[in-house]
Amino acid sequence: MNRFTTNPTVLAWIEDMKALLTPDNVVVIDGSEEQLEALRAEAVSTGEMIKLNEEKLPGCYYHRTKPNDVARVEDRTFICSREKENAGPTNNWCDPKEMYAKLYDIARGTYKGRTMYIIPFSMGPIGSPLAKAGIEVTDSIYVVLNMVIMTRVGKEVLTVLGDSNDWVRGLHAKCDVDPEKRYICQFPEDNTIISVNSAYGGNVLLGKKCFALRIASYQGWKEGWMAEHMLILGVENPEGEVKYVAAAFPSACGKTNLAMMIPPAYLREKGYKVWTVGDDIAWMRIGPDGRLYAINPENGFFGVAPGTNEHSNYNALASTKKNTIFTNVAINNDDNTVWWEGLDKNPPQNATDWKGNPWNPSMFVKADKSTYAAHPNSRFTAPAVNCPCISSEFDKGAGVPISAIIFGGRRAKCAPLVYQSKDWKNGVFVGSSMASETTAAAAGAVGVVRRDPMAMLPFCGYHMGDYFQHWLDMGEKLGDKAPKIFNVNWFRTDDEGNFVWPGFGDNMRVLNWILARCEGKVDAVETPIGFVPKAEDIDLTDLEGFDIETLKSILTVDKDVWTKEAAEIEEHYKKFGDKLPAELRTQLENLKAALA
Ligand code: GTP
Ligand code: SPV
Ligand code: MN
Repeated sequence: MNRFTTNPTVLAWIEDMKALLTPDNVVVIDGSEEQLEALRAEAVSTGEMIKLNEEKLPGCYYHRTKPNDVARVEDRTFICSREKENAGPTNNWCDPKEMYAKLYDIARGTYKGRTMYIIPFSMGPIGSPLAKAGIEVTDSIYVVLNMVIMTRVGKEVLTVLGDSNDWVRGLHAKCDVDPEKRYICQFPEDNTIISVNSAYGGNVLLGKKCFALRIASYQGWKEGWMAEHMLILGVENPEGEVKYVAAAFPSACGKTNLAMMIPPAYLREKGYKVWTVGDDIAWMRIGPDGRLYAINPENGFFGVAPGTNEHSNYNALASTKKNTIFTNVAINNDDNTVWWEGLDKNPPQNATDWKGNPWNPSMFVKADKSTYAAHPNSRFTAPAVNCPCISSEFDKGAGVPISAIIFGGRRAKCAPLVYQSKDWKNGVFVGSSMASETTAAAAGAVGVVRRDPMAMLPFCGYHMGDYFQHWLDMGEKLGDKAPKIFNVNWFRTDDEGNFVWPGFGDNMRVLNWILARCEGKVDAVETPIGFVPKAEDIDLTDLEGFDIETLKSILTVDKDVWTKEAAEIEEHYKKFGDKLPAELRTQLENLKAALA
């Protein structure tokens, strides 16, 4: 066991973890198929996972979490910087000394009778100059098997790491999955994450939100790069040129869908294609030519299952057809496959729901989510290589040059379908003030409007005032090579509460306008909030039942609504006190003046 690496910092930390957790066995995950196959068999034998229909879903497994453990828990997530000030007003904070003591008390001895799995992983293609290494220890095979899909796992990570101390320590202990003792803690100054009493995705796959966003955002601030809650996609035009965009939407607001979107038929026939680089997280650095380059640090998709179907997201569904782990969806007992609301119009007659109870369609009441077969935040963990539209750049590690950054969220009435910010600084204002109606991706009320700057509210590992300044500084460095910044809203509703814009593949019509703006090929209307399309410039070809008047109804910028919005932004900004960059206050004053 001791010979899996010679790195003294790794060996010392593993010894500390062993002494703390007292496992009966220690297993280093080397990434080999034999080892993984043995772990899958073990998880099936203990009931931790269920093997699905090998013919219909080869290599696929099913897992149920405890009903009290189905989403991220923001109220139990802490940024433990040495100074409280550095966690800022949007994060829970605790003194690191105190928190280490508390967490060690909770975790102490909890691996007794169990195995400690050591997972060496890389965020980003191994060896890429933009990649970073981590080691997670866990007592859950489910976590191991998910990490193997979501990150690059194996011995090579340690070979590339050598004797460096630049790696992130991640301790996960399932303990009793007790929600009262559940903590998800980041120690940015120590490159350390500790997660106890959960076994749900974003809380325990420590490479994802804990490392690739909370720790990495802090590292990016210190080292001059950016870690963002963004999808990355490439749009290929009929001439074969590919332009890349990155988009930040809050959890469950459409990143995976946009990242894998299929353009409408008339555009496909012309030769337009969309390539997926990433669906959740982007690490971005200024490249040798001065442009902003992005990599996807992940290796798989941890996607929302409900609503995913052949029409809404063909590529995501295709990605789940092999070697995928399904969590908290329903099982169709007739053929041992999976089902969720919105998969198709044939709910299984003989199913087991996500809680493990018998289920059939007669039990379903649309207005009552507790009658659903799948949990609204049920997920699939699918290897990126399964995705039919995965970009050829995905695995290269050099990153892709970003032409446009897009912010967005769920706003029933406020933001128009799309608008362009006036410049980078104004774009930072747009991102810093964005808001969205909350979803099932985090525990708590759903449908409440909350400010979620750059979709990073639950994921920024330091003071958000400093984070805004970092964005402004990056813009200074990028100068005229900075990506253009846009905002989209697929979720405007009519008087009956129905979404007006068809969304999904039809979002391509909006992307084309965005790219045309980046290339200076199309005009726009200047409004107090930025540049809005002329309705005739959004191509509505073949869009049945949707006319230009309907389009105009979602391109409006209502002065009363926005005056109220400006007042709410002012309120939101108060939180940041002295750390709110003066530039953003100026931007807000400009907006108010333009609306007056
Ligand atoms: P996380 O994985 O939590 O970060 O979520 P995400 O941002 O990747 O969201 P995802 O693409 O999984 O979409 C979440 C929900 O939004 C699904 O129920 C989709 O059906 C719905 N959705 C996505 N795109 C659109 C759209 O263009 N229009 C509408 N109306 N709904 C959409
Ligand atoms: C999100 O909530 O933004 C997710 C899922 O992508 S989780 O891994 O739980 O963070
Ligand atoms: Mn996400």
